[in-house]
Amino acid sequence: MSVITTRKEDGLLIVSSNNPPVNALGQAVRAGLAAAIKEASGDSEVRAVVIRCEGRTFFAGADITEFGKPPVGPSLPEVVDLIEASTKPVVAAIHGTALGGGLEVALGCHYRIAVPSAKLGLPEVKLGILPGAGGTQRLPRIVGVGDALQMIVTGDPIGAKKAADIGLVDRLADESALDADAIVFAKEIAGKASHPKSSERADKISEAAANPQVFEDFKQKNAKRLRGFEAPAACIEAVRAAVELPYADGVKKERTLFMKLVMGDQSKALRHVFFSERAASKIDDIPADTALIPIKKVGVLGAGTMGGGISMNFLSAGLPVTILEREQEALDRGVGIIRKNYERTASRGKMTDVQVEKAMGLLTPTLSYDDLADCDLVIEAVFENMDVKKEVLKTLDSIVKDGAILATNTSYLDVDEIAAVTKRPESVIGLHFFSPANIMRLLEIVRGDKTSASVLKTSMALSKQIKKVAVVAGVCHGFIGNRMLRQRQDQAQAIILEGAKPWDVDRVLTEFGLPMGPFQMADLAGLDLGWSKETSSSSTVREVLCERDRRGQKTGKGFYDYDENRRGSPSEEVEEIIAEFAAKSGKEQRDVSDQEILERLLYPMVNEGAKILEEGKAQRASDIDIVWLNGYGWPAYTGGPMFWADTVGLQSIVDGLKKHETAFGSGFEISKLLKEKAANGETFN
Ligand code: TC6
Repeated sequence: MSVITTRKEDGLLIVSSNNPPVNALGQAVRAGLAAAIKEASGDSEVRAVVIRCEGRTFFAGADITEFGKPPVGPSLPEVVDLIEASTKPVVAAIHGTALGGGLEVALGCHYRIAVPSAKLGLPEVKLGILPGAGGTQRLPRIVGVGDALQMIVTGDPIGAKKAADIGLVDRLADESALDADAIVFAKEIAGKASHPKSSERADKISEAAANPQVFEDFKQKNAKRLRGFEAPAACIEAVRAAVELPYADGVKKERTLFMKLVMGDQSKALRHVFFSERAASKIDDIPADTALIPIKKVGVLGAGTMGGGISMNFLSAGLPVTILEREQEALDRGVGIIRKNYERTASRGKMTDVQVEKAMGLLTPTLSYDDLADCDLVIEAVFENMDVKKEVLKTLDSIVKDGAILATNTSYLDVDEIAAVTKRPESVIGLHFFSPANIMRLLEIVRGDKTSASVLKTSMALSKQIKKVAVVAGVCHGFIGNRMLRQRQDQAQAIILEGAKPWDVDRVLTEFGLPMGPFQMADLAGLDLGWSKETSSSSTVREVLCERDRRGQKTGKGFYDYDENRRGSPSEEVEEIIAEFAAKSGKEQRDVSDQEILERLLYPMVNEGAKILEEGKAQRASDIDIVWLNGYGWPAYTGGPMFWADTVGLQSIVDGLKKHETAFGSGFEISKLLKEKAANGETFN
């Protein structure tokens, strides 16, 4: 059956798309839409057209798999123009998500009706491109420059109600009667003498035309988002063209910017990210008929920062949580923090008071292990120490019902060793949440040697339910993320003794696109984590800084000096401390170039990633990228460390590693897989 079908009803042409799973606007859909509009124009009985979609959503965008391939017409801009130029008025009937090219189709329509649950957005920027089918020119003409910039530059969709408020949606339909309401609406408008064409409107953009400062202000406000990332800046330029140029010239400008972006490396990297995120949820060696374990009740051990954050994920998803602590005071404090977090979200308008109470109502605080007995999943988030974890797992094993999943939130420890203390190692798994656990998207799912297929599959399904991006890792020290991080941290410490300044190291990494460098991060977390005056041995720069009461942001100084607004500036004292320390350890200080900083800190991470792959601790290179993108703020427009290494060239990485081999220390080895791939001219992705 054709992906686009038409039927006539009471003087209307109803055009339906049926292109599962998301009605992406592939070539057949575009050709079908163009033919349908021509059919309507040529049929005197047709007074108006309704475009609607079957399945779970209105068009969710251009077909991303077609990007980078030779284009086959009609192009999306042609189709959208054809819709707008239609002699019969066209109504878009929207449910699910009208995204990217899908929203552009709707913008070409003369009217838009949507169900309240629908979401509308132009997420192209997240793929390193811009709306290239007139979206940057039409949207500001419909909703004004402020809202258009917000939607196009952030890529975040808005709900249908907000869309109705700003004029993007003309009418809200009954949630369960979109088709009927769209027909009523189409009949109403069919009789009108003229129909709005967004490309011809000027009322909403005249204000910005008189005040181009709005673009500069927006840039300033979004400086962080723009750093190093090409697409958002191009989006702003395109919207500016909508205001400053006649429509036809604006469209040309949009096309030029679009073509440049779509051919560029950043967009290639972001397409890799899109498909990698979806690939990560697939576990290669699990039989398709593996049964899921129903999870109706979750237990969390520990009401500290981690346990509280973990609990919130489940509460927000509507799952009851029993949270256990040893002392009443700690339990009360933990529950209080969860409530405060929810109330803060509510005060920002992102949750209603009713939703706060609903989530809190699902939480049962307890001091008794016995209350965990009937949980389907228990996650321990106690102190990171092997003996403590073993003790806890042993207790859980004796109390929690058979068949339940016992999970450890360890960030480094051997999950097999922890599982071995139980009589059911097949039910034990690592669920490594990242702090703050209610916010960070990443979940490393650590598969033990004995973890059963259904425990693994259930954990993966659950991660989707709590809106995490999950990646499966094998058991090894620090799993995927922290194991690679260690390489970078070691080099950061080493390179400052050789003469690189901490602020130069941080600058190189933030210019690369990371949100923070290692020394800014250390100051933020506190340098005295795990340090005590009594046992301090002055054997690392960090220890010396703590001894001098430079313990990070909280004491006003750490690697940096901080002002009252917690803005850091380079510290002469720190420079002296490092120089003295280097002299004591017999290290000669020298000038270190930015390029060397980059190679010394990032190449060993790629090398470790290759070892992780080689040892089968990650399923695929792209999973490693997903870990770094979602757990550590690695810049998405470089595609993640492994994709980035591909763009640098694996032979260059190997050469760089060889060049710095002595600095990496005696135990350092280049991964066999990396060397092989480099020698064969292959890539990771
Ligand atoms: C654009 O429009 C540019 C226009 C300018 C033109 C000149 N294409 O995410 P899910 C696949 S750019 C191809 O798991 P959900 C996806 O790979 C585009 N395939 O589902 C997956 O395949 P798998 C702007 C696509 O319910 C399957 O569909 N649009 C596309 O969690 C299911 O996807 C976007 O950026 C696509 N456009 O979420 C929107 N979209 O099963 C991108 C999805 O083989 N899409 N697939 O792994 C989304 O954000 C989400 O898919 C969703 C549904 C919210 C629509």
